[in-house]
Amino acid sequence: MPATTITALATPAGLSALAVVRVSGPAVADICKIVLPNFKMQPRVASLAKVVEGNLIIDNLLAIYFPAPNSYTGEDVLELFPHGNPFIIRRLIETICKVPGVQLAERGEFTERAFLNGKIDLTQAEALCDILYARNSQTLSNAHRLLSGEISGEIKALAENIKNVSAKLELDVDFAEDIGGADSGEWRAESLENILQHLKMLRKRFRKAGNEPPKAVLFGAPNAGKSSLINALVKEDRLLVSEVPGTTRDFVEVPLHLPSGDILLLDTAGLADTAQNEIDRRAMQKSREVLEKANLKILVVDISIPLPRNFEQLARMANIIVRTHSDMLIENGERRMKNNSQLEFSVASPKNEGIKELKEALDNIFFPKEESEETWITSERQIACIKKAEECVLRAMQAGAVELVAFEMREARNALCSVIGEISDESVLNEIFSSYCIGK
Ligand SMILES: Nc1nc2c(ncn2[C@@H]2O[C@H](COP(=O)(O)OP(=O)(O)OP(=O)(O)O)[C@@H](O)[C@H]2O)c(=O)[nH]1
Ligand SMILES: [Mg+2]
Repeated sequence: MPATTITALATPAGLSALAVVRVSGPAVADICKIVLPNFKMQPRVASLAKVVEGNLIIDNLLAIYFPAPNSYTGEDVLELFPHGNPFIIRRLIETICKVPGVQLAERGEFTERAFLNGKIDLTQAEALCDILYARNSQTLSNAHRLLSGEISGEIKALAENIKNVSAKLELDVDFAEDIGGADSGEWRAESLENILQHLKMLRKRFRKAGNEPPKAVLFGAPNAGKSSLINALVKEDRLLVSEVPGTTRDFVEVPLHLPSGDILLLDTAGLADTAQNEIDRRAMQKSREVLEKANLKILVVDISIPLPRNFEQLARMANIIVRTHSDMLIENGERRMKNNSQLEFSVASPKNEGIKELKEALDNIFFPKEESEETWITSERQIACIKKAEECVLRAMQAGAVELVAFEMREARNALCSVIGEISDESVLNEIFSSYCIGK
C-alpha cells in the first residue's frame, strides 16, 4: 500500500507575520501541480508560488521542495511559508488535503517517519523533543549533542561488544582454545564485568532535561521590598508596590530571562512575626507553602530599618539574602547582617543599583558553567532499557550453564537495541511521538 501524504501547520496557530506548512509523502509532486501550478520544483531552492482557488488568490508564498531521500522524513517533502493569517492557512491546508492521498498529520508524525525511514534513531528523535522544550543553554547544548548521535554511538558500540561476547559464548567449541589458552571462566567473568560497569556508568549519566524553569521565591517581612526587587529584575512595572505593608497577598509568578536560561520569580505575601487577621494568616500560610516548592529561597530584608523580630527564623530558611534600601543604609544595619553564612547582596531597587550583580549571581547559581561536556541521558525510557540490560548481565554473571549466560546476554543486547529503536514496539513509538507538537 503506498504511504499516505501528511500535512500540518508547523508553527503555532494564530496571527503572525509568516507561518510554516509542511507536507511529506508521495503526493508532493501532485500537490505542486494542482495547488502551486507556477512553482518550479527545483530541489532545495526557495521560490515564489501562487496558491489560487477558483478566482481567489489564497496567497503568494515561498516554497521549498526536498526530494526523497534527502529530506527531514526521507520522503518527498514540501515546506510552504504562507502569511501567518489563520484564514489563509486553513484555506491552504484544505486545498492541499483535497489532493488524493493527503491527510492531516498526527502529533510527531513527520519525526516518526524520519525514524521509520532510518534518518534518525530513537535517541535522536527524543533529543529533538529536548530541543523543542529546552529553556536554558545547558539543556539545549546537551540536546544537540544527543541529536548528533553521541549516546547512540556509545550504545551501538556497547551492543556490538555484547554481540561479540555472546558469539564467543555461543560457540560450540572448546572455549579455552578459542581465546588462546586463557581460562574461559576467567575470560567470561572479566568480559561480563566490563559490560556491567559500562552499563552502570551510562545509568549514572541520567539527568532530567529540566524543561520547567526553576523557581526562585522571594520572601521576607512585609514591606521589605520584595515586589520592588522583582520589578527591578524584570525591568518592568509588573507588580503593585506601595509603602503600605501587606500589599502583596497572593503569590505571583514572574518569568525572568537570564543570559543562560529562564527562571520563575515568585513574589509572596510578607511573613510577619504575628498575623494581624485571618486574611493575613492565610496569606502567610500560602507564602510558606510556596517556599516549600522553591529551588532557591531569597530572603529580602530592608536594611534601612531594624531587622524584623523573626529575622533569625527567616534567615535559617534562606539560600541567599538580598538587602534592599541600600540607598538608605544606616551604619549598624550592615554590621548586624554579617553573622549570616548565606550569599548576600545589596540593592536599591528603585535606583536599579546592585540589580546587575544579583542577576549575574542568579545566572551562576541556576546555570553553573560546567567544565565537562559529558552528554547526559535525559530519557527515562532509555534509562529503563539500560537498567534492563544491566539486570540481564547480572543474571548472566550468576548463571552457570553457558546456554543460560548466552540467553541473558542476548536479552541484554536486545534491551540496548531498544534504546536506539533498532527493536521497538508500536506502543513505545506512539508514546514518544505523541509528546511532539503537530507539524514536527
Ligand atoms: N529607597 C528604597 N525604597 C525601596 C526599595 N525597595 C522598595 N522600596 C520601597 O519600599 C516600599 C515597599 O516596597 P514593596 O516592594 O511594596 O515591598 P514588599 O516587600 O513587596 O511589601 P508587601 O507586599 O507589602 O509585603 C515601597 O514604597 C517601595 O517603593 C529600595 O531598595 N530603596
Ligand atoms: Mg509586595
